[in-house]
Amino acid sequence: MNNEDTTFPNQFVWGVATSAYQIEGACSENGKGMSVWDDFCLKENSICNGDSGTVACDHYHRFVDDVSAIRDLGSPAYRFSISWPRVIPDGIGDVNQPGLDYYDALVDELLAGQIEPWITLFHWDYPLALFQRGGWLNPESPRWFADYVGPVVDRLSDRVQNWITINEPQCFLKFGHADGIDAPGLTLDFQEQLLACHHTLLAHGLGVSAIREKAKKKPFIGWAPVADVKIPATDGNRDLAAARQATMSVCPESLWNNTWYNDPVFFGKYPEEGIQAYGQSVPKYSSKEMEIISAPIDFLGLNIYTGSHVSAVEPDGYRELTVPPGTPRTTTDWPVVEESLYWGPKFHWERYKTPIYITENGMANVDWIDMDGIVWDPQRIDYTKRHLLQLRRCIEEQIDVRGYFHWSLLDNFEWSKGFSKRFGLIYVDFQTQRRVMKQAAYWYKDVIASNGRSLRVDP
Ligand code: BGP
Repeated sequence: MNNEDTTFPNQFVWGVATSAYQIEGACSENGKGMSVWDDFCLKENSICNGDSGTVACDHYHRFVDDVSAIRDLGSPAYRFSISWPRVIPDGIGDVNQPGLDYYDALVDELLAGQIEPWITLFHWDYPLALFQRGGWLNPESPRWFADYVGPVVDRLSDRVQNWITINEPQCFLKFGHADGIDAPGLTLDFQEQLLACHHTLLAHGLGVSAIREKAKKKPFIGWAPVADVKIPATDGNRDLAAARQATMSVCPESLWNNTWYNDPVFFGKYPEEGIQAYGQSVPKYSSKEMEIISAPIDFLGLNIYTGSHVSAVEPDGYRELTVPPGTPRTTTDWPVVEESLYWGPKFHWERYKTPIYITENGMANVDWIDMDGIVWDPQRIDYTKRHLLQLRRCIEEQIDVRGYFHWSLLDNFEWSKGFSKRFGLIYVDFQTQRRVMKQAAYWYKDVIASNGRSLRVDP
């Protein structure tokens, strides 16, 4: 790797990311309806330590201060999500004006601070009322989503250009609809999982059309799946081919892959390997539906936290390697595999030829306020540095990577892990809501200000 020049292109977008349920709190204020997460948190033993997002970071009331922290960070972009039931309490029907007013004020505050808003329209907090009507299994569900997107875009698109339809469909479908460990806690059979997935893809497609229809400013539209990244075990061509094949593969009875989601969106068809692997479980669909799903989009957001190594197996297979003992791991137990930020974008760029933004990358660390008042988080600095240097390799190879959003701005409600995992650049004391910039925040500020030059590793 060339560590001499670590600067990123001038137009490269640096940002930080959050999602509504994880930070907002105010879960029943000003007319907000319940989401499946509000409901799931009430169930005994669903969330670590019995935590919930009822208050979370109280960002709903503190957004002005939090925006000013983003400004202090020097971050030119902020990715946040809109809570569907805050805007439409029952999921469909009447719009809750105070809900929209809130996002309107947030957008104004960001723009006043010269921070570009990047809005995610769905980051898992599905309206409970719609879940009670069948949720993602209901054939009406794609339309419900588009009908929610319309008023949001209508209200905000005179100022907002960047839209992300859906965050990590793989996660909310697998963890929430197959494994039952995330809201809404379902353990559907595989056929139903694929149906919920198909409706999610249709919702994305109808959402894209709704954005284009309502947008006042020319929209820039993408979506943000997880990228499950496989890395070649050696420099050899056979391992490289094996890693590419593994990254784009589909295994039977598992929703965890890349192509079942991205191929329909970018090619208008499910991958042949998936159709074979899933067999009878694949839902019936029409060519019209595939046309809806593949409504053209402008970018591919990738959420990448880790990866795994594979090597080739004769004659044309691959094998995933076990993680060597002692490999560094984050406190969510993910191995630190920084090459994922090179191989993930590379393989996705080769296949989809669509501009890529890293919409999430970051780590949970053991952070607390030291006796000296400072939050020392050297692992987060090292993790991010390693990953950004790998991303820089993509730039050298003309892979069209255009932005990086660090997950997350704030320590927040980490889904079923509650507040036990800290992902923020800013430490949050959940008793007092006091915020403290961690050392990684100051470090990231320098990276942004120098457009990556400060990443340079001196020999
Ligand atoms: C992503 C979610 C984020 C955040 C993050 C944490 O899957 O989009 O909302 O929770 O995960 O990372 P990890 O997957 O390492 O727990």
